[in-house]
Amino acid sequence: KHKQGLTIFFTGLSGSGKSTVANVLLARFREIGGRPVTLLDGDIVRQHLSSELGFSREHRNLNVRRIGFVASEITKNGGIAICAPIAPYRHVREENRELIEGYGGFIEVHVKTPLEVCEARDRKGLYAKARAGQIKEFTGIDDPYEEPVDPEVAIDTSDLTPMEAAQEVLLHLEKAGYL
Ligand code: GGZ
Repeated sequence: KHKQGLTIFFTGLSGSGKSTVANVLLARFREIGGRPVTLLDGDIVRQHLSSELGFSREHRNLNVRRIGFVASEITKNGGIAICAPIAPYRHVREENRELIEGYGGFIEVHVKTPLEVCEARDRKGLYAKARAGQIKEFTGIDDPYEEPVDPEVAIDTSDLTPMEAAQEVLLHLEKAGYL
């Protein structure tokens, strides 16, 4: 199992800390070495792979399926894929799990930082715009987020440093025999 490919699939609200924690994890994997590692971050994927898509349920699901497909190819070839979209719909996350578990490990990480905290951070000012009605279909405001039922890891970044949060994921990987 310590040689198998794997996908670490972050899911959570905008501003929950997915990208930050994913980047710390990326750096750690590079230090550890052994397996090539790729980060498929939400906004990067939307620039390069899903630039024609919006935020309807259909478009989000299509976006998340594309990420799952790329991650499955990386996993199949023994690499580590770190994915960090919002991925608000449970059904498609489970679809990705089914696909990827056929090739290697699938670790769902729910970044469950409460909406209040994400909104108070409002790093990009998007929550303010969503509240003002300038952005429609904003996750957590006027669009749904279906919480994972039984994720491998759940972290709330309200009271953790990015390093501590990444450590939770590494701890799980060690216990599960991936490292
Ligand atoms: C949610 C939106 C929206 C709407 C733009 N709803 O914090 P960010 O800015 O950088 O990350 C969010 C990103 C969400 O794209 P994903 O590809 O991760 O979403 S999904 O998995 O649902 O396909 C946010 C920004 O895009 N953004 N409009 N309406 N987030």
